[in-house]
Amino acid sequence: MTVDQPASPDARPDRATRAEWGVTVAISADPYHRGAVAYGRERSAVIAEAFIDATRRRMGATAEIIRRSDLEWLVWLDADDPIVPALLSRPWSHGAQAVDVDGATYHLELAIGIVRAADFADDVPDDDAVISAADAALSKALVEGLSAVIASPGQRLVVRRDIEVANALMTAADDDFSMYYQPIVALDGSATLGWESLLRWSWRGSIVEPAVFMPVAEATTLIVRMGRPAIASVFRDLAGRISSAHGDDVFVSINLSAKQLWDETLPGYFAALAARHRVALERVWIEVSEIDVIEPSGVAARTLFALHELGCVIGVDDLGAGFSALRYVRDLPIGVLKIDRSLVAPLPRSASGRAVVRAICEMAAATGITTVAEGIETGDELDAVAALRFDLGQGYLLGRPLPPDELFT
Ligand code: G
Ligand code: MN
Repeated sequence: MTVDQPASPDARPDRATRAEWGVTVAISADPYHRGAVAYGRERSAVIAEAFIDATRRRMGATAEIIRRSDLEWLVWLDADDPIVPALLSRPWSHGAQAVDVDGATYHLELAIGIVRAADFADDVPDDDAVISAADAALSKALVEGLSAVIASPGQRLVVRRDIEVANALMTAADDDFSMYYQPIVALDGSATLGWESLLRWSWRGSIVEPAVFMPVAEATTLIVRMGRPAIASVFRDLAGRISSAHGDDVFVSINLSAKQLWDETLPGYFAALAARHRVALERVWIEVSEIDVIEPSGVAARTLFALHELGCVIGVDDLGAGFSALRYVRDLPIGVLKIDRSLVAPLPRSASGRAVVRAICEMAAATGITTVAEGIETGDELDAVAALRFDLGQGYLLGRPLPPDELFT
């Protein structure tokens, strides 16, 4: 077995010039360390090396393999290399490899990032940019649990932007974050019964919406650190200016992600805040997005049950944006369903859309669950959700998210 000299990550092959290369592949062997557990680290490295040797024998003579570490390689292939067609037409099929070492066959997992030079023709990238694009594709594969991703020109910038946001979030002060509130109104009389609290981040002089920073905050678990001061400020507002302006019956809702729910001390934190501010937890709704996966027997579900025991109302947010997780209704203590704008917007013009939402509303009514139509922007949408007998509505038409100073005076 031949062993390459480890090369520095940005090393480039002598023969592959920009004009010659067709496909570049960043390979990470045993990316989830399952082989290291099953076979031991050294054996895993030997198995990975054997795979690379076998691959080298199938590649064209001009192909270059650069070893980046024990378990990482960078491969430069000509566009007409014999392994390129299978690589590009079935990239996902390369994630699991059978590798023969010393008469035994081992399973080897791979994650790979693939750059097609043709996709970057407009960019005229240098070799460093190609390597970075391959790494960006590999990173996407790892983050999303895929075996292979083909790089697209924007990906590298997305990764860099995410890291930039993560760095800024990491060093953000508590008062760089603030809560906005959006009214949730009764559809029979238009009275505002409560407000959804929505986190905003002030970064470089402008207000950033959760859609920009939440994916990063969640992917990096920064959300867990950011979450507590945000929750505390909602309790302060509820006990203070919200109740002063609107009485003691109105509610607030708080969005929690599955990662926040992994923290089993969270219900204790809610109970302490409720006691300190003397607010009933029945006035606090918890919104959990349908897109977040919550296993009924897992930690996050236990935390939800505990919050429910304390009196909090548990709602499924964005219903219809993912896989319509009606399972949550059966397995979790759900009191509210918030129907996503993607189901609400088509209601005025789609009979089948209305039929689906009607079925959800009937199921909710039969099980005593409150329904909220989200993202109502037009009068037609409002009429449609009222006709379907939604209990509550929310959306720009009924009120935009605003800072508390502007809402509660
Ligand atoms: O996932 P969740 O439903 O918590 O997201 C709420 C987000 O939706 C907020 O950031 C809010 O600004 C936004 N939003 C609220 N009302 C509307 C609306 O009527 N239309 C659209 N497009 N977005 C809305
Ligand atoms: Mn929400």
